[in-house]
Amino acid sequence: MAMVCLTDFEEYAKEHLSKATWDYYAAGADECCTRDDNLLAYKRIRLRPRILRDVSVSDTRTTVQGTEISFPVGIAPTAFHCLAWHEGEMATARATEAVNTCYITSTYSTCSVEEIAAAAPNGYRWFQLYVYRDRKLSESIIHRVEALGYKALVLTVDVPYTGKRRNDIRNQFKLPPHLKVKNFDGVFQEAAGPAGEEYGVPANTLDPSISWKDVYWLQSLTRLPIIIKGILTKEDAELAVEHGVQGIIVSNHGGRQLDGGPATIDALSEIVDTVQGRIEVYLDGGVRTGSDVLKAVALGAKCVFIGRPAVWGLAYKGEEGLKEVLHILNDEFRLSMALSGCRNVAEINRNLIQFSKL
Ligand code: HOC
Repeated sequence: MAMVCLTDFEEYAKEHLSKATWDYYAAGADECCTRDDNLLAYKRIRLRPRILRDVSVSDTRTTVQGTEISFPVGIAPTAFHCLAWHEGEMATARATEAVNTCYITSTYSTCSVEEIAAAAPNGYRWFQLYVYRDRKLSESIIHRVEALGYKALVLTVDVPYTGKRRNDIRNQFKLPPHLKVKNFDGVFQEAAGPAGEEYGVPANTLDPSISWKDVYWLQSLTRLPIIIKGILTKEDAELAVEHGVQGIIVSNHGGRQLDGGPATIDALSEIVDTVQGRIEVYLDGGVRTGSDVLKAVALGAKCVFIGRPAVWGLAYKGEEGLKEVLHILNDEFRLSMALSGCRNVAEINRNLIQFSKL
């Protein structure tokens, strides 16, 4: 089957993954309004293409945190890649290394951070960090990823508790016994105590009491850049800058946490306007085409990250499948750039967006 666009991979994954695994990745919280709006919001935005600008040569490269990547699309942290492909996150790491983009490794990976680093020693990776009730657990993983050459910590702040995902409850979804959250093999059980399990992982390990002061705590532990993932308002964007972090990912966790929050592309502008270039702003949620990437970059995202489409690529053909997803998105992005008169990423700006239709 020839794969033409990202939804081809979605259909393949839906057909070939077990129902429980498919439902887990597809899940949104409650009525899935925010999950669905992440995609629909792009369809409401129109572009203002420029013409006759000699687009015979185009360059999609950009930088994030000072590092060059091949185009402004990286991989968002999603959990449990071994559910989609037997080599799990090692395949993800190899694909992203080959394509030269940024891979944010999930805390809840089914390969350890050491295995992932060994699989793609030259890959550019950030690590998604949750803060645990047992702070020693957070500290130890920070030291491990620093030693392994991960280049930033992505502090995920929108999961004080896991959102209510109806199908996961109906399916009693949990990680099968042959798979583990490899980073904390054995340690998690002790940390959690008798609180039971969520997704086959000890429940109540995440600390719902985290607050802005914990950013200072993190800064005292690491010299890595800290990027906060899960900001949706200008107020929190300003606080992030005031607390000295190096980046923001505008994210609603793929609509899996608070249902009723904004689509990320709709939240982006107020955050970009507030930050005014003091730190980099990224986005995840709902990106499915090259023109979605173009719209997000035009509205001020330095880079976007894809979550579910990466998992669909893995489900299709592991490393090769994810490479194909990224190549298709890169081709579409390049074409959208050319058709709107942009020769390089620096030429993409808000003039491309037709605001009256927003
Ligand atoms: C037991 C904690 O990113 C998801 C994950 C976060 C799950 C936390 C699970 O499924 O959205």
